[in-house]
Amino acid sequence: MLFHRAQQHIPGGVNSPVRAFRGVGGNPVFFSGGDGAWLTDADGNRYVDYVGAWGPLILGHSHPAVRAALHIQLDKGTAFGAPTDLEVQLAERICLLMPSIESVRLVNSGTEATMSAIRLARGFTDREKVVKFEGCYHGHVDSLLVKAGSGALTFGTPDSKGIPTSTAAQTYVIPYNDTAALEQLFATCGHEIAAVIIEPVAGNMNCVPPLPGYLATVREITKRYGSLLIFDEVMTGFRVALGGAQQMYGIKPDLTTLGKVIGGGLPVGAFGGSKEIMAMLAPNGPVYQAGTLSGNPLAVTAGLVVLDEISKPGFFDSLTSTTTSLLKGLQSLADTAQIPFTTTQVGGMFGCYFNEHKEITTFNQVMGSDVDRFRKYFHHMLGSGVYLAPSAFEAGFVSSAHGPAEIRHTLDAAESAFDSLKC
Ligand code: KE4
Repeated sequence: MLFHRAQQHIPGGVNSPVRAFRGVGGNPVFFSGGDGAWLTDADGNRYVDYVGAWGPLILGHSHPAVRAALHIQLDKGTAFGAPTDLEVQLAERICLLMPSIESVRLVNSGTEATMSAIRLARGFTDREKVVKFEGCYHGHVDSLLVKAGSGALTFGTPDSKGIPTSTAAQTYVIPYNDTAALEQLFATCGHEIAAVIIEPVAGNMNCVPPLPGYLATVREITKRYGSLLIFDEVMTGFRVALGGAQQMYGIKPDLTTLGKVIGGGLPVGAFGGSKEIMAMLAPNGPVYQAGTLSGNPLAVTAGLVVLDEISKPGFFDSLTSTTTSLLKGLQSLADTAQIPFTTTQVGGMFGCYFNEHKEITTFNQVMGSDVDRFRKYFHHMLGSGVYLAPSAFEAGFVSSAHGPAEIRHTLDAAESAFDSLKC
């Protein structure tokens, strides 16, 4: 079978670990196609998709306008290793939609975006320390694959083999949604800190929104100490609102990293900020960064079409409303089955927890979720034709292709799943 063959020549049979179903057990589903809100697996089974390739497919699979534009671009070529008008258009559009970005560099993944943003922040500030938050994920960058040291004020330790302890020691890891921890850290060593990188909505420990005022405090503290604030909007950018989380929460970060939605499912990333900071980048400045396929015409073409579509009036109202109707339905069914269940939502992204807490705001609360119950729920939903993220600690995504029929299908599956989970 496919997974057995895959494991012969691909580590773990997958090209990204989270796809391996290690968090839920069983073998990963191999997909052959997608249309709208639906995925089709290699055996022809269909599923309503709430992963959306981990966020990029905000329009759903195989959107007609994206396909048409890619077909036209394909006939012109796939890559030139030289500037094109397409990437100028995308840069202009990103700067228009996210005014904190005056200048932006396109790359090929979210990891490249965050790695480059960290290097740029260090080059701009001439400082070395960075701060991240427990439960936040920013791609597999050496300096960000770091877990909290023994105490919040101690240096981080590697969260993966192969990362020098000296590298991890440059990173502090503190709790999310905890202003006291941030204040205390900066009081101790704020003037050494080049940047704080944060997911404005934490989408890699399931989905944890910021507490009211939290992001404003992070902004104030970083400004007070001359550290840069990096909003990692790889997931939230153009997902929670047209202007991203920075528009939703009214915060102006110094740098923003992007990905996912702006590639429409093709490989892309971006990082940007003020002209002053971005002027430090090669070829103008001393901070080097490069990429063979950066600004790739196919990825940029898809991204431009997606941004056109999501800019249409009412897009986010509709996406948010569909997401809300899904979550209200799930909550009602779980309550009827008397199963401890909590949801979180920000625009078109959401979290579902088998958890006693009615409000989830911290990493520790997330880690108290009933993972075993999630595993059973996941497989029951999969068997009923609903594809959720194969991990209790990932966010879910709705697309504009999800409509009443998909929500109905999902809730019917969930009713049966909750019934099977009753104590
Ligand atoms: P990529 O390098 O995977 O394109 O982006 C890294 C990244 C950076 N920042 C944030 C906030 C992200 O969510 C990600 C990647 N997200 C995960 C899903 N939780 C990608 C899925 C995967 O690793 O396969």
